Amino acid sequence: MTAGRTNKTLPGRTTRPGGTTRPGGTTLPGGTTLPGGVHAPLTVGTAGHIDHGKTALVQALTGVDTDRLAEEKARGITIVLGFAPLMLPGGRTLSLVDVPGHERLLRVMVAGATGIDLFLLVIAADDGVMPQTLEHIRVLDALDVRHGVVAVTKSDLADPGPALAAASELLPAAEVVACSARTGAGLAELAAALERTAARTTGRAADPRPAVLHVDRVFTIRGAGTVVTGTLWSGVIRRGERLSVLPGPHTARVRGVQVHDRAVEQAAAGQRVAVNLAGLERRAIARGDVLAGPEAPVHVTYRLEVELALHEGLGERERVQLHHGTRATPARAVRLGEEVWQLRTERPLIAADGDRVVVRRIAPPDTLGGGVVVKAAAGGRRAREAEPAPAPAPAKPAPPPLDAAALALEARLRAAGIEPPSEAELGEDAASLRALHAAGRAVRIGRSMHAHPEAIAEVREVVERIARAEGEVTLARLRDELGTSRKYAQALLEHLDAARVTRRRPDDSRVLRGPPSST
Ligand SMILES: Nc1nc2c(ncn2[C@@H]2O[C@H](COP(=O)(O)OP(=O)(O)OP(=O)(O)O)[C@@H](O)[C@H]2O)c(=O)[nH]1
Ligand SMILES: [Mg+2]
Repeated sequence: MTAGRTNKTLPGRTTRPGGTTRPGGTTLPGGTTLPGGVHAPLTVGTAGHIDHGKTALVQALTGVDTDRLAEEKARGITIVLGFAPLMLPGGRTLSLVDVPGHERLLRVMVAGATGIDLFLLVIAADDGVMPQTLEHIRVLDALDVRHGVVAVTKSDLADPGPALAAASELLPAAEVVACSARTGAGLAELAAALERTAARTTGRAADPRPAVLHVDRVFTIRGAGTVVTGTLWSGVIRRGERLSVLPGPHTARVRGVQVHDRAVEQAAAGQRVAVNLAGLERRAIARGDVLAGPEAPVHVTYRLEVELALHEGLGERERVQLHHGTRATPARAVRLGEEVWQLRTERPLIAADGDRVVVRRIAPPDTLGGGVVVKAAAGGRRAREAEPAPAPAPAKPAPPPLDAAALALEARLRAAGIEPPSEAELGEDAASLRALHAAGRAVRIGRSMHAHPEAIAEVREVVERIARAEGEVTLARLRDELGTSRKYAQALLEHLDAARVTRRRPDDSRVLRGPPSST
């Protein structure tokens, strides 16, 4: 059960219905004809190692500088997803998503790559294939993104020959083009290669399923209200219709739909879409949530049955990081068969059968592979419908400079998750605790344990969910829910008491304390 070759076909891949490109307009299920084109809409996503020139190439191809944040400008790296329309010489327009290459922003990369139809893998001629080149290829493989083009850029700086050869070996099916964002050399060839590849790629527009959009951004526009964006995975979103907001329990009316800043009556699968939602507060929806049309076969679930192709084995009940849609959550992987696993997630996912997932090792972080969901609601007592939507996640702060030892300690705390080590257990690594606490990347639990803040946020979500559903949280209930020991469940609950998230009652059970406080 190994995927030795990175472009190995995963088991159980879903095939999309074909035949969406025909002269005179693309006809969608129900007889609707797509506006403005003879081609099915497609979204292309960049991929590749940090600093290899993805954003520069996007700008050279589209005229749009997608690194808009001051922090992105100051640091010279991409931090959040960027979007631009890509007009090809033959007249076809693709949606383009630019992703970050930083290894610590892989979660953002997966959120951007999810739902794309083809890739634009960027390799710098002067640097060649690097770790995130390979990791991004594994992500694309896991997401079943088969079509794409490799750009060996910065060919003004070095002979592109070796990188071209390496790329052809890694992705034999892809066209490989040498180019330079700086001089413009090769850009016309690159656009032509993208056009040829797009012509061979079947879009999702003919997928008969109802609308499903995994939200990657939420913002408010004065006078308009809440707007969310995402790549439409399936179906059509029309102005005026009512959609479910999952995990719910909200619904909202579509006040307006835009595709690349242009108002449209409806958007089709394969497009980058901005949806203005009437009657929905900004706080009621967050990145990672899903907009779904009536009867979309999506489940809010803590248990997924998945067929995985991994290039490294997993231990029994190993804790992994699971990426699906625009969400990520730690999960325990329990083997059910040769390639079939049950993934028990710590946070809910909103999934449908046939969706793709990416599985990462927690420490040291690496993409192990991925696969296809064979049962989105695999039962178990934690599977529930319509959980209340979590509060919007704050923007990811810039990682402050920490030395290698501190970063190693952080990785160790992150890997330990809800079972934080004590100072004694950390041994020599404990020397970096002070720096990590100062950077807000470690939290003291009880007298001597140290946890990663992400783990505490996860526990807090679990506690809040149980308390909302059941009125209270007991130590035994939390222990079972987290699949951990009494020692850790108790320490974590006491931490939440101290942080005034929970209040301890005389019988030792906990209730929520009203307005959210910071942990
Ligand atoms: N000489 C030369 N420099 C380039 C070229 N493309 C990009 N650069 C430079 O390489 C650096 C990195 O480029 P970016 O486009 O930000 O790289 P990136 O892949 O988007 O980086 P991340 O998004 O952080 O992963 C910048 O200083 C660019 O000006 C090129 O074709 N030739
Ligand atoms: Mg970039």
